[in-house]
Amino acid sequence: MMNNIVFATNNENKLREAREILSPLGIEVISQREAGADCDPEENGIDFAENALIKARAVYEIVKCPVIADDSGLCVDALDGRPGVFSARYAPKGQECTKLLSEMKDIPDDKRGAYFKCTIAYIDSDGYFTVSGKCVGKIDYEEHGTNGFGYDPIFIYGDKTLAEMSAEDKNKISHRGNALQRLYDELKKKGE
Ligand code: ITT
Repeated sequence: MMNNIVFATNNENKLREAREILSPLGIEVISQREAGADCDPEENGIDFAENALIKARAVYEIVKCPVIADDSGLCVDALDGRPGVFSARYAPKGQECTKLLSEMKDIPDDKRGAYFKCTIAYIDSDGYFTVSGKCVGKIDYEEHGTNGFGYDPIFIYGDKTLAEMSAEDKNKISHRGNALQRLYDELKKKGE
């Protein structure tokens, strides 16, 4: 099984979580910056898988070694799945929680369901595949906790927000954690 993968992302938090999950499994995650692939392609796909593939392909063209990319977002039931693939562009960085809380202010408890989705695209010289993971929870009424990033302070899983969990606990149940576990299983099968 291969031991080095380039992660096509400019998001330091995704990179950290992928390392926390994959390095104990013996896979070293190299950032696209470390690999010398400076790119930020337009994410104009219609879903998470298309966008993940766009990012993975752009870096694969440069590095020509195994690459992963992660496209993810928060899908809110009461907003018909928004912000979804537009999660990164929904509000200026650091204001996403405030904006979503205000959109959700009149939504009652039983209609606050939401899920995070993460799709990871993997490419090497044999071709590509995608794997996905989900994390189902609900939207809080205010921010709680300071760990994590993005929408973590307003996403409740069980009795805590993701920002109130340790990195280790978040990784066990998160959309990214689930998708990376599936990636690992596929790579193991491929290497057998
Ligand atoms: P790259 O495209 O460079 O990987 P990005 O941040 O632009 O980085 P996306 O286009 O996939 O990535 O946008 C995902 C957004 O969804 C991200 O910016 C967060 O706002 C949100 N998001 C994804 N995973 C999250 C998580 O685990 N916790 C909180 N917010 C998350």
